[in-house]
Amino acid sequence: MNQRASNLPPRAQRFEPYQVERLRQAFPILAQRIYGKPLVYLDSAATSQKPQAVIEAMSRFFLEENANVHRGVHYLSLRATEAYEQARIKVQRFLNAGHAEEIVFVRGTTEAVNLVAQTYGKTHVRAGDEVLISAMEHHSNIVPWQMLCEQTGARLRVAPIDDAGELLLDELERLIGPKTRLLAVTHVSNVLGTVNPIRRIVELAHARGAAVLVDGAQAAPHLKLDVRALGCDFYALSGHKMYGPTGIGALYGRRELLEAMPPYQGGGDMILSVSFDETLYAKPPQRFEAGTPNMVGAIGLGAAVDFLAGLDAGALAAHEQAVLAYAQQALAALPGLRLIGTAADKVGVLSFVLDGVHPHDIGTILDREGIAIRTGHHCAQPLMQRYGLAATARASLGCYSSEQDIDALLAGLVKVREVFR
Ligand code: C6P
Repeated sequence: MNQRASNLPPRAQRFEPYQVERLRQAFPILAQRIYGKPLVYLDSAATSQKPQAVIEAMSRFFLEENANVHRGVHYLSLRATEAYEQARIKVQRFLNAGHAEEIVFVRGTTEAVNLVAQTYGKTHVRAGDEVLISAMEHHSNIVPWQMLCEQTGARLRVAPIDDAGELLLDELERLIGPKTRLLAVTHVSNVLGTVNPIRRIVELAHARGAAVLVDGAQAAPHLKLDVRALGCDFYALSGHKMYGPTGIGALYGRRELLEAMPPYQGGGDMILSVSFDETLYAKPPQRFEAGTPNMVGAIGLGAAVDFLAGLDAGALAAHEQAVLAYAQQALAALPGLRLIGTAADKVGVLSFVLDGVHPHDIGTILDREGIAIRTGHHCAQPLMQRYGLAATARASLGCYSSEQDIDALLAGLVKVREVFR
């Protein structure tokens, strides 16, 4: 694969030092008014907004480069293939993976987890074995393992968390036994914002011979990632949560593991040769990318990675932490409001409940103020049950979120309180 491209965006796209107002101008959608009020977008954990650079890269692909990849000898097909493989290299660098071949393009985190469950899982997990997850997993990192356990006769085990929303590492360690084949854990919780100590978890799992899959859906937009430093075997992410498009994501898998894994789906582009008697499969990553891939999605994801590389990571983290601290303090001071998820190490995800008000009512009243938050179980029903709740309201931050957004949220919540007094 061609290693020439730099993952640094052009100088003009960089936002250093961190200037949130200037950065917001890169996101055209944020300039909108909703019901006559300025849009306050606090639902980035569900999906992030897209910068102009991502939108332009995708339309440029359709305007100038579109053709099927890996198939044609003509100019456009070669150009599309080059752009698609450059996007893979950008994701490789974003994750600090050792090889571009370790990056498989998938539809998103959900598909990445299902792929590992049905390939690595099917070949390594047997009746009586165990798969370990945590109590704070998204359904995408629960249901594929339940399906695998049903298919193989293995047992799903769950590491508990404390009331603040931190993993109980001693309990987790105790649960990793000789039968544990795989540990699947989220890097960042989509409900609590908790950042899990992945490196330590990997050490514990590897010491007992278990492989580790990390769900990075919520970590990718917030943390500087380094799969080699984390030491994990698989890492999954979704483009749409990290300022890229929907329908594209990436699975990182250690080369030796991917090479030994059977295909996930059969079809075009994943083979070396086909006859009615025998099919020989291509090497990774092509082995796991059957059919015409989401080419424009990959280009958009590559542009999103460029966009993130153009931000000063330290300044972004400091900005997000400052807005988070401001929000936590302000929300906690509202009478009757309880924050769910108060881990010491967390990103800008603020789940809360308000005495006597259903979260859906909070979301509906805030919506009329132009404020977008998510309400419900956030695809983490077992976690809701852990807290004895059916639903929460959740405000989540992106790189464009500011203290003004939090001020608007607080004013909106005061209105909610007035309605339900
Ligand atoms: N969470 C949320 O509002 P997909 O849908 O495949 O892009 O990502 C699934 C997923 C997996 N893991 C975590 C930790 C997630 O947060 C998500 C998606 C969104 O919280 C939509 S349910």
